[in-house]
Amino acid sequence: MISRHVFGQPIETGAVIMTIPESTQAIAVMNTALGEDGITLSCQMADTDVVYGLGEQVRGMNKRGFSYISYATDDPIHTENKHSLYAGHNFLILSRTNEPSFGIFVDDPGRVVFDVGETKLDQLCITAGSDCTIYIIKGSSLKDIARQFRELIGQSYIAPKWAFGYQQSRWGYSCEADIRKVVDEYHTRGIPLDAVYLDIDYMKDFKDFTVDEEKFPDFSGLVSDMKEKGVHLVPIIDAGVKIEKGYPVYEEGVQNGYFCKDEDGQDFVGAVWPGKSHFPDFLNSRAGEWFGNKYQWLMDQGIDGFWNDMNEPALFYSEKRLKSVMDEILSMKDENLGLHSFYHMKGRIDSLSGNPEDYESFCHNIDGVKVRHDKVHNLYGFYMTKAAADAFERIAPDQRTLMFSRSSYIGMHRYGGIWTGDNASWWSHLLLSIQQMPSLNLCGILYTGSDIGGFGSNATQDLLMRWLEFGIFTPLMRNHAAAGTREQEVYQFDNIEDFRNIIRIRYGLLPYIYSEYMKAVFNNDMYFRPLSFDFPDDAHAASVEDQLMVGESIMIAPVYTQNATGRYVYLPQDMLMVRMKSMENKSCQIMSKGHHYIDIALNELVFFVKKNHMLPLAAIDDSVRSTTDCHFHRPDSDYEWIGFADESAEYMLYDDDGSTKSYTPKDQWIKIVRSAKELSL
Ligand code: MIG
Repeated sequence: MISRHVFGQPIETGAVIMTIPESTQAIAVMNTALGEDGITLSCQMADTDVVYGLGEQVRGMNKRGFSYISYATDDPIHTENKHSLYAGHNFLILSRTNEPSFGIFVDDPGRVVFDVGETKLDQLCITAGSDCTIYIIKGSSLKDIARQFRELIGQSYIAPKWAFGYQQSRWGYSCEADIRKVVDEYHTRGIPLDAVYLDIDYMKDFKDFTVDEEKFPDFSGLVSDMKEKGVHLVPIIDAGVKIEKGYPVYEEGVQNGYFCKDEDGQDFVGAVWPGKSHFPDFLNSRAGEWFGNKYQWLMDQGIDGFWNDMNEPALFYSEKRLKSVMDEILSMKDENLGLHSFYHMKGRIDSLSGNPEDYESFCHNIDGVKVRHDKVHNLYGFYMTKAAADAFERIAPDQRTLMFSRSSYIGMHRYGGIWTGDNASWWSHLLLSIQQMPSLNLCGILYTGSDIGGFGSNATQDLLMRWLEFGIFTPLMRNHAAAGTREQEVYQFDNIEDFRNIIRIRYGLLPYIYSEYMKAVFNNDMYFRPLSFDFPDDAHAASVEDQLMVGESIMIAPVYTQNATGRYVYLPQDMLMVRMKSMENKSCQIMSKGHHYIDIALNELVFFVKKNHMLPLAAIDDSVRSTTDCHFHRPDSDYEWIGFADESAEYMLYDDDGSTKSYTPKDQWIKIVRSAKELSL
């Protein structure tokens, strides 16, 4: 049951697709107060209550003990003291044992604060603007509340099947030879690969919708060459448009008034990669359509996937603020800078990037209505991505196009996925990425993953290996690293054989991963779930922060600490433990409910299968270089079925062509039944 409560005059955000009549009643589950800061909603939490959700944020799956601010921020240091990452995911579920659980979605694209027991351990307190819509969702279980929320916000984006293969990226590949080398290195070692990314260096002077012709003399030739090898090239698109006379995107945007305007009605000037830039007003439908159509130029050259970056939007500085800071600092030139003056100067420089006042200094024209940016800040990345997705629908209506974004808001999951931004090669960030996955799924974002191996800092062989052993299960499985860090392609390390074996297991698991992804889309389910969603009556399950349910049959317990040779695992029921060193080297063992210490070697994947469940495993031989070589066309008899059961197990297998929108209707999904003795143990 969903109730909708309206405060003030909220802006239409596009988050929700269902029409729910406005409730005439007050919100019963929380106290509501209207103050100077806006609306405050609060309630008591019992010690055993758990708070799930909030999507892309730091800290654990249970969000209690900290406060989170929805205000999209380009901050590459994701430590546990940070209140905001790149998104506004204002949905949480308060899971309670003594009273009915409920979900709450705060539809307000400005700044929203969730104090989840930080100020007072037992108080949940949400502060939103005075114009917002609140949805309260009650249901029979956590899964049911999550599903109702997903029905409210609409069906999740579906990526092409190749985007479920292994992908390699690095900020620093800058010319044709770099790209060819990566693909060759993977292929000569027999490691499958489905995509290589083009980060900002492919562009001419960081200008969107340009390709540097010196570095890429025959771009479309390269794209088709690579595609013949089964590798898709995925270029980045940045939000900021370089100010440069004669550059068509700039000229057209200025002429048609498609850029965000400052208080004086001038095109707002902020700097990002290309230096001074303007920012397309994605919230204006004509501007969005115009910018979206620009992707066609790359699609015409064979590109079928993109990632949208810097769309919080990130701001290195605004022209006006830079000038005043520079003037002030120059005036200090001859001073003897001591404690206060030195830190004052440093603070002035630090205040340049992503300054909240800059976000208050420009406006959108939402189809005739002038709105200050900070009121709708969290919609910017959503509408950039929607602009692209709407254009794909016009340009290639029957094809799936890969699209994921850095910034997002509830509702963007209908148009693309996200990646979790600039993490680091830290073990703590491997754990963070495990914990972020179910929180993102709760918000509808299914096509997601983190930068495997970590973006910032230097990865080590063991970190990359352990991260891949988790990344095998994330729909987006992309190794990405920042410029200046240690090279992080798997072939840069020792024991490449082990990396190859682990990546090939991903391809063996693809029939399962793809089925589970698609079923989660069509059934409005979560692909990743905290254990308590499947085992609500198990009091211990709710406190497990480092294991996940993946699809209907699997539980994972990744190793995320350095030098560990195993870990403690909690089994909420008897399960089958599967150990794999490669597609050929596999063993299974039934384990009893309870706590276990499990040895897990560095080159070993361990996962668990629920009782009376099973999963398909495809044969992957040496000839498989990408998903193109995987022939998963409904050969249910070709799969090995792994599982264990008292009598028999059932599985719903989903498949389709993977590239068009001819999805398989539910009545044609294949139900597979295997008796206990037919299952691989
Ligand atoms: O300011 O394009 O999160 O993945 O490699 C950094 C360069 C801009 C941030 C993205 C990252 C990407 C990088 N970008």
